Amino acid sequence: MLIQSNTIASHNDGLLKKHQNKLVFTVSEIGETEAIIQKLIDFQIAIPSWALGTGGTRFGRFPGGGEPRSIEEKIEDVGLLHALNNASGAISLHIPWDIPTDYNAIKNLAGQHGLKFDAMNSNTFQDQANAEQTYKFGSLQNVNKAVRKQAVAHNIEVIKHGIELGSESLTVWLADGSSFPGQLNFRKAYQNTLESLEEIYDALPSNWKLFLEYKCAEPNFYSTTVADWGQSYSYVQKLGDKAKTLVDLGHHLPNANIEQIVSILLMDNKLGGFHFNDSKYGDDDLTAGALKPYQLFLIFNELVEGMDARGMNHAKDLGWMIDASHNIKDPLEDLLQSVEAIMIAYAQALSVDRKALEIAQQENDVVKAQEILQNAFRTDVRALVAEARLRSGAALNPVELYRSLAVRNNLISERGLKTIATGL
Ligand code: RM4
Ligand code: MN
Ligand code: MN
Repeated sequence: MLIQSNTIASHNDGLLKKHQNKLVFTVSEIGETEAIIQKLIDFQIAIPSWALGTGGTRFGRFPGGGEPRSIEEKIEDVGLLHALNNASGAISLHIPWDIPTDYNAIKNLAGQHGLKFDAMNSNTFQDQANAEQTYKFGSLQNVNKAVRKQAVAHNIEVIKHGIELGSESLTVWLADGSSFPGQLNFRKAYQNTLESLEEIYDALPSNWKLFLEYKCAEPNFYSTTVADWGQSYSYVQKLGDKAKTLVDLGHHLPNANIEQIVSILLMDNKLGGFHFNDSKYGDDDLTAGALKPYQLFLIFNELVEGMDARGMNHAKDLGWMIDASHNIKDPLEDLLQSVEAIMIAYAQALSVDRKALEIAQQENDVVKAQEILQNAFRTDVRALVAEARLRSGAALNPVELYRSLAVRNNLISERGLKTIATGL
């Protein structure tokens, strides 16, 4: 299904008056908004190919129908999102869930939808059919050299696919760890992992980055070999300039101060990118901003401050991606909600009065500092985000338009009710 620009234009016409009234009010509240709107127009958040189908839990899966059956259909789904919000201009592939066969055809298709290929993801947490070695006891950390070799070769294969598609980064997330005390020699597991990562790093083209994602637990429940930002930092520091830490919001121990982690990584030029989602208990992979919008804002506040301090390009210099799983919502609607929440947090962070905050910090004026941040958080910036969409030909209200066009029903009639997307 394709959404035509005149369909979007007539949707926008119907909402224009109301939108303009809101915008006038927001501009009067914030003051200078043109620079913010331009940054919002430029900002793109990559969509993970594995979030386009129903995730399910280990207890059950309830497919909603019309799930993409191939990499081409996944690209089409992201194309739909991008047409609606003009903020989802990239797709992140996971190998071997999305093995490209005809690179040129896939690149052309992505180009038609205005999409780029974001980070490539390797998978050494599942055994593939016909694989000689098993990852039951880990991949890059494995005590068995043959397993490590297979896992390294897989990552290099993923880089090769990515080169063909024009991607410029590899995300490595390892399920490696141990489930019981005594199972693993932590030091040897670390050293094996480092050695394996070095081999992967050596295969990176000069313009590529390697993102090393950490996760405190799951699927192993006693130790994880890249468990937290300190451990990821320790590896990426040794690997070299092209290696950076990737922060997935759902991968921390409860109450971790993620905004502080982000600030320090950024300061040391070791922050690579993000996986946005929200959670209450663990790696819940819920819609970004669904539970803790203030935390999301505080993270963006540090990002904006830290990126500006380094003179970085907000849109290009870090990898922005959603990593979510949809069990009871339509994945496409949920992704639209996530992108919206991320954009709102970013817009709020852009509207923080930084000079005043700096003075308040310098004067130890704690009350004032809190007032400044909370004032930005409590200002309704949705009209700015909508204005950015309007100016770039996207929909004023993407979820509403998605529903009024009955996109899911269209996808079901095109693809069938019982289609299953590859992924988790
Ligand atoms: C992991 C992690 C990775 C993702 C897999 C599917 O928990 O977040 O980023 O590739 O899930
Ligand atoms: Mn992730
Ligand atoms: Mn995760």
